[in-house]
This record gives sequence, C-alpha cells and structure tokens, in this order.
Amino acid sequence: MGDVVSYSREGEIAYITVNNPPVNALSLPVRQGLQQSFQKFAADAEAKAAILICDGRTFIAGADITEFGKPPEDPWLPKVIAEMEACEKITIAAIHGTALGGGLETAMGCHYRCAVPAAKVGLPEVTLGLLPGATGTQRLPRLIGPKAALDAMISGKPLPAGKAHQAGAVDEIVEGDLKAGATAYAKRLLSEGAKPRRISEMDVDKSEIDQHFFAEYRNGMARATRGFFAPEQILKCVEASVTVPYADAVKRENELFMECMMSTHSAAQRHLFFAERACTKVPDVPSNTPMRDIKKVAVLGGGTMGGGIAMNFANAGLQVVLKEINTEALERGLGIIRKNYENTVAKGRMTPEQLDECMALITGAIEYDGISDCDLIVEAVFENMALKKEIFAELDKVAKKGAILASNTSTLDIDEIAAVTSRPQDVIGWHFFAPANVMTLLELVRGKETAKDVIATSMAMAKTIRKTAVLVGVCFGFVGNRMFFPYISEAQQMILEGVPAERIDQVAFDWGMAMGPNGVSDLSGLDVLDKVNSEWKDRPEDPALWIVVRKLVEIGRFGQKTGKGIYNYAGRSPVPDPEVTAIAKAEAERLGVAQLENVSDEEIIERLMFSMINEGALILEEGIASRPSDIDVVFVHGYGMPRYRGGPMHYGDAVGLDKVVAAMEKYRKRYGDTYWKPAPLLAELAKSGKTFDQWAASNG
Ligand code: 3H9
Repeated sequence: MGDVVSYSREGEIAYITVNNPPVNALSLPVRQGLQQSFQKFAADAEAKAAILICDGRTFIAGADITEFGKPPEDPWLPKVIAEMEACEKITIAAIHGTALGGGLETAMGCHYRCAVPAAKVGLPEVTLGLLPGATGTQRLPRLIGPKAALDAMISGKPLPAGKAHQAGAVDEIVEGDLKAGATAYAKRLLSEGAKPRRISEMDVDKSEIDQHFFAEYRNGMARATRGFFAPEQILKCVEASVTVPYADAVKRENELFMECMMSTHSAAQRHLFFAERACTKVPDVPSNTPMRDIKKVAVLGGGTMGGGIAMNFANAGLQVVLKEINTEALERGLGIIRKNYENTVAKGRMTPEQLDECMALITGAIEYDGISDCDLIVEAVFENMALKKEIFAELDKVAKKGAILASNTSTLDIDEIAAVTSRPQDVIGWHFFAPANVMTLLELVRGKETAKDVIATSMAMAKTIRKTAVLVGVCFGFVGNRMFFPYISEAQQMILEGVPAERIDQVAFDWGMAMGPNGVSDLSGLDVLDKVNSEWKDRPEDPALWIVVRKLVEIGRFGQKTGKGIYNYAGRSPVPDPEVTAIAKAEAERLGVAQLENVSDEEIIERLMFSMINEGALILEEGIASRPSDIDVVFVHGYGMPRYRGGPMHYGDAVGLDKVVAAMEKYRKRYGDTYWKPAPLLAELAKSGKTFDQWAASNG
C-alpha cells in the first residue's frame, strides 16, 4: 500500500487516512491505497465500521487534474468507489476543508457522511470543462434531488456543510475535533444497528420532474452557460438518472465524461486552472519575501474608477481615504459609491448593514495631509502623464516612509512616473479594469526599480481584495491593452474594408467573446481610443489606422456615452447606423483601401485573434509577461474572453502555431509586413512544431 493512504484500527473502528498534500487529490497511488485499505477493512474481522478521513488542510479535493488528458491508469475512480460502496460493513466519510469533485464522489461511495461546520462540499467539474465522472451525476440527484443536484453541478459552487446537511448530502455535523466526532458518530450508528446505505440502490425523487422540467432547465441555464460544452453534458447525465436504471446511467455518464475530457474546452479550462495559480508566483520574488503592513489605503480621484477601487478595499474591511480636489468632487464621489452599494443591496447581494459597514470604512480628504498616514496610495486620476507626475511629486513629500505608491495607469510609463519621486522602489502600477469593483483582473506593473517587497505585498493585497493579479512589465498598454490594440485595429480595418461592424461583432460573440470589438470600443469610449491613437508609442505609420474612430469622434460620436458611436444606442442595445458605413466607405475611397467581398467568419476570427497572438509573442520575447499563461489570465479576467478558449496564447496552441503562421503569411501577402510579420518567437515555435506551453516549460 502506498504511504499516501494508511489503514489503522482502534477497537471496532477502522481509520482509512489519506495524506497526499497539498489537497489530497486522487492521484493513482491514492486510488490504489483506497482500494487496498477498503479491502483490508473488509477482511479485518475486528473492524465493524470504517472512517475515511484526511490529513492536512482538506478532505480529498478531487481527481488529480494533472493526470487528465493522459491515458487513464487503473484503478479508475468509479471502480474504486463502486468497490467501496459494495462493502458489507458501514463506512463513514469524515469531511473537513473541501470535499470537491472526485472527493465528494468518494465520500458518496461511503454509506454515511459527517462534516465539520466549516467544511464545504461540491462538484465543481464544470469549471474544468468536465462533468462529475465518478458517478457523481448519478449519486447527487439521489441524495438531494435532481433539481438541487443540477444547480450544484451546473454552477460548480460548493455548498457549506450546514446547507449540505439540510439538503441531505451530509448526514451529521460534527462540532469540535473531527476524528473524535466521527468516531462517536460511527459508534452511535453501530449501536443503532445501522446498515450499509448505498446511494446506488436509492431511487431518484422524481416528484419535482414533469415533462417540461429538462427543457425548462436547459432554457434557464442557456444565458449563463452560453458556448460551454460541459453543462449540457451534465444535464444529459441527470436526464439519464431519471430515465434509465443506475448501471445504464453510469455507463452514459462515463461516455459523456470522456467526450468532455477530450474536448478543447476542457483542455482550455484545465489550462486556466493552472494558469491562475501560476500567475501568483513571480519567478524572482520568492513566497517568503517579507511584506509591508497595509492597514490604511488612500485612493486619489473619486471618479468612476477611483470610487470602484475604493469599494474593493472597503469590501475587504480595510480603511480607505478617498481624496478629491474639492468638497464638491468628494461629495459626488462618495455619493456614487453609496449609489453603487445601494444597487447591490437592491439586488439582494448585500444587506443594508453591510452597506453601512462599508461606507463607514470610507472617509474623505481634500488635502494631501489627510492621506499621510496611509500605507498604500492608489492614484486613479485622469490618464495624463503631466498630471500623474505632479501628483507623485506631491506624494513623495507627504506619504509616510515605506508607503506603496501605486498608479492606476492603463498605458503610461511607470518608470517615468517613479522618476519624479525620491523613492522609485516604492512605486508600482496597479491597473484596474472598469468597472473596478466588478472586474477581477489587476495588472500589476513592475517598474525598473520596484522593490520585491512592494511586488509581494501588492500580490497579497490583490488576493485580499479578491482580484486576480498578473505581474507585467512596462510598455505602452502593458499586456492587456497592448494586445487589445491590434484586435481593435483589425476590427477597424475590416469596417474600412466594407465588413459590417455588426457582422464582425456577431462572429466574435459567437466565437465566445462577451462582446464584439466594436461594441467594446463604443463602451470604452471612441474618444478614449482616439486619445490612445494620438499618444501611441511606436504607432505604425499608417493613415488608415483607426481612421474610422477619428472620423466618428470628430462628429461627436463618442460611443455609448453619447448615444452614438460605431452604433446608435436606444438604451444599451446597439443599432447599426448607415451613417457609419458611409463614413467608412468615404475614408476607404480617400485612402485607397480595397473593399473585401465574401469575407468568411474564419477570416474574421483569424484576423482578430492571430494579430493578438503575434503581439503576445513579442511581449514574451521582451519579457513584459513572465509566461504565456499569464497573458491568458489577463484576457479571460479583463477582456471577456471565454474560459473555454483558454486565452489567446492557449488558443494559438490549440489551433497549432504552424497554422497561425500560415494564416498570417496569407494576410502578409495581402497587407504587407506592418501587421502580419510573424514575431520571431512565433515563427520559431511554428517551425519547430512547438507550443507556447512547451516553450514556457522549457524556459522554467
Ligand atoms: C474531478 O474530480 C473529476 C472527477 O469527477 C472524475 C474523475 C474520473 N489536482 O488552489 P490552491 C494544486 S475534477 C491537482 O492554490 P487553495 C494547485 O494547482 C477535480 N492539483 O489552494 C496548487 O498547486 P501549486 C474537481 C491540484 O487552498 C495546490 O494544489 N476538483 C488540485 O487556494 C494548492 O491549490 C476541483 O476542481 C487537483 N484537483 O484551494 C477542485 N487541486 O501550489 C480544484 C489543487 O503548485 N481545487 N491542486 O500552485 C481547488 O478548487 C482548490 O485547490 C482548493 C484549495 C479549494 C481545493
């Protein structure tokens, strides 16, 4: 038996203990160990009940995700669980931490389940593009009913032990020491003469299922699950649970699970699982780097961005000072924050008491003196270098020694900003994405002199305010915007070439983007894009570049905020406008841009995505991002790219970099080198048949 699972006995109670740090995942030795331990229990005449319990921080948190995509190795989990369940003596799972995925499925292979109050149980496989493939789709509906089971599996959200107990997934809540409580529970069950209670032998409660149930459920989940493969597969499994016998439904589950496993969606979502963990690690900033103590935060600028940023800190229970230039602006800023919170209360996502608590944490200041005791100062004023320099020079005078000075710039050079202070080591970029209290991405921009403890503290603070932080280097637009510009450029160029804006957006939307590039441009503000166009460092010499934006801005079409941009807006819905088409046509004629006919959907996606991937390759060469997967995290968290595409770099890998380069060469012939010359790294990987992922692995 492997060391990762051990068998012991105290009197009539056997203990099967899993010890496979960090999260007791069900890797092969654990499956083997479980199989052998349960066999040992069955054969141990002295043992009357077995408790499955885990060492370390959690109960089994699922199958070992690193094994997925490789050939399965026997014993496969469903087999282990079936053998466990068949045991003639009672078995009890004792849960602490998180019993997730295969972990909960294993617990459901036991006859009874107890848990500490802080434990959580759930089937989050959907987040990995999978379904609970070790009989979870058949067992959970039998325990808590098909509707509740579907809700849990389609959302992937774990249930706290108390709720799981109410629902029937957990039989007993154990206060105090888990092992002692589980032992007492096992003894009580024995004294009551409890028998093995096998979920596979239970019936599904069909009282809530009528002939419309599944069709209605499908409709209900359509919006939230748009484009994803696994949710429909889960639904099919639960349909099987109420229509065919258990053994047949398990076979069906296995087929549908394998389809998920082989899907590009699951590969992408598994990639992101690891990408989101990798990006928290900065190669030259070890995890034991000392942190600075952050108790009080200041936000400079009470506009939409500053207000949203302040809310993040207050939501995390930190004191925040919002600084504005005068009382009027301050009152306005605080008013917007209150209104935002009130909206959240109205939606039922916050209580009025929580609103009061958050507002009590936010105070105002109009003088710099009011922020001199703050440990972290986030500047969130208008994107203008001169203004930012002025502010940082002032901060240098007033901020306390050791305070972190952060700028929420989206394009500007952090080193230039840091240079106006006597403490460039304390300066860092904190690039939030609008709306800052909602979007999960935070680009942390490392200047030449940013100190390691400033980076480590910023990373930790990002976690505190529930953001996904990615550390990037200084360049125009950093990672996200720099790659977003070619994407917008291609959308603009296609409009100029006569492709309807709404067609481009529809194709991007169908590919999975939350919104097409033209809709996003209107949302961000065409005036903002036009400003970027004028300030663009190393802007290609091309009079046609973003010319449609320029012309629209000239006639006051700034996007959603003026009700007219690339589209007209009746409320928030975009309506195509022939005036825009005419402007694009006139500009195309003036500039001699050829009109395209019969552009395929494939071309639209290639031009949008491959232009971005190429910029990503340049970013990697320059060391602006540490890993291709960091770039993927940026796009999924900040730019509405669907998780099932895995981010732009993963998408390139999935398509095949040779194919990406071949398509680029096609466009290079048509348009020349400016936008379509493959970056050396991309060309090299394509030539050697490698992926970005393999390149990252070989780069350590
Ligand atoms: C499944 O079960 C399929 C079955 O239905 C069917 C099978 C036939 N495997 O997140 P953390 C690593 S699908 C391998 O930072 P936390 C993780 O990469 C699975 N590795 O900790 C990280 O490594 P590193 C269903 C895993 O405390 C380290 O552990 N289960 C796995 O913030 C620490 O992780 C899930 O989807 C794994 N399953 O959160 C649960 N899990 O240090 C996935 C973690 O090198 N796991 N690692 O970066 C989680 O949600 C969180 O890890 C958990 C702990 C909540 C448990």
